Amino acid sequence: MKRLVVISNRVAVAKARGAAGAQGGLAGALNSALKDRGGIWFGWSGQESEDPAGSINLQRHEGVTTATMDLPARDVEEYYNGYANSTLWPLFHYRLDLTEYERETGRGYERVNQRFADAVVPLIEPDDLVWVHDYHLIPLGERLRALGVTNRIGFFLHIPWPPTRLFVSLPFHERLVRTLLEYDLIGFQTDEWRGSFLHYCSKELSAEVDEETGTINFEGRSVIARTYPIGIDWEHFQAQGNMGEARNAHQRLLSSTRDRTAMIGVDRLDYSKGLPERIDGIGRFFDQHPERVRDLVFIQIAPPSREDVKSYQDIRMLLEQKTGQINGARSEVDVVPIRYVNRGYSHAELFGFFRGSKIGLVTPLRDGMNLVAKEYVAAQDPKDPGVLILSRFAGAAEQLGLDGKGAVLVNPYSPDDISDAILLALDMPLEERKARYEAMIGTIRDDNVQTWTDRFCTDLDA
Ligand code: ADQ
Repeated sequence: MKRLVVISNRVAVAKARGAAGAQGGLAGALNSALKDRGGIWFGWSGQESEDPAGSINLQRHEGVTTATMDLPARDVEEYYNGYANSTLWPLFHYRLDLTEYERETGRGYERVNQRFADAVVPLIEPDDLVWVHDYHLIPLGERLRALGVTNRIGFFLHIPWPPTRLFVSLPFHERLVRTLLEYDLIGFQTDEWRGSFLHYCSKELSAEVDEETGTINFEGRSVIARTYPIGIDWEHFQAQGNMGEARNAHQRLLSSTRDRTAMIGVDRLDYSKGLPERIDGIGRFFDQHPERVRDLVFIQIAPPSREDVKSYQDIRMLLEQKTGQINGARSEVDVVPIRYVNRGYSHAELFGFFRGSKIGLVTPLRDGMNLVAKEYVAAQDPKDPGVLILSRFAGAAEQLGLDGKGAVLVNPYSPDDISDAILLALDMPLEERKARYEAMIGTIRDDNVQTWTDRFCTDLDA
């Protein structure tokens, strides 16, 4: 097996896995891959410093070598808070209304990609596979090629690829896509995102595209675009479920909800996750079925993320307001319908909370995949499983919808749709819950993060 060089915006060492959710689903996935193959994980340290030499901090932890560098404050503002999180993230999640187009932050983005390339080149050995991750680093492959790297280089996009009509609102959109075409392999979470990318290549660049194989021929180069739906670390997650911490969390949840059904949502506090819309749906449910306020308690766990970006501050305020309104209108001395918790938990605790909740409510407005949906199902008791309510706009719906026989799919923009799904889930008979669980669990167990990594690396190596 060839050694792997993983490059992503942030690096998370093994011990941090499953701690706060701030780093998203990427951390666990890459640690497993690196442990198996050996190699290096390179990225930003998360620290700011004005060190112009850009010195690299090498560390070894549980078989994984990490290499990190600091970034100057201006780079963090323009590249990370700016172009990555105020331009690409909203645009790729179809939120033109929140997308900022600033030439200055675009330059910062390019500058930091160059910095990454300069710093990582000395760490790459001739036979290594190089695997670049996510929207922060789209131009990196091109920069590496310019510095003479001839290794196989792959790129995986963890978030959606937007439809061409939205994407062309990005100034210099063509430049960005041309840099992507310098990779050997480009991975997407779903066929839908991959389809949008291929559409752009053929329509805007007049590239020769083979939809079937994903081959793109452009200016003498040949690139492959394929779908690799990311999965959870199944074995690690099940092991978490056997820990005392998980059992305690399970018990705490059951004893605090007693004879009411617990419904749970776990998300980074991000506008793509559809949190205010979800609360509207729950409000609609209580409006339509006031007699059921005593049957249901909704628990939303949402640790803050990207707090330096204004749209994230706004979403937090809105969510607190909406939660407060419903609790104000519907609470009794002994009943509070919504519990809103603004912090992260370990994966063991989340396992326990998921297991104690008979409904999982995962309703992003748009999501590359969504690992929480898979974790919720993975934590269920096969003899008495809960019901997953899932947004049709999450990448995970492509795998878990199973033609109406898996997750209960909803339109997250429609409060009525969410309300209907909650009613259906609350009253769903055991046999149907089991059948839906059985339909979903195979792909969640087998299409896990190890198979995801293997598939990507094997294809990259081919
Ligand atoms: P995220 O947007 O971060 O990831 P997601 O896939 O749901 O979304 O992964 C979140 C991870 O963080 C899960 O493992 C979850 O358990 C954890 N997490 C969330 N809230 C938590 C909390 N309160 N406490 C502790 N842990 C918490 C991005 C894309 C997704 C894509 C992943 C992986 O946006 O679409 O699925 O990358 O590719």
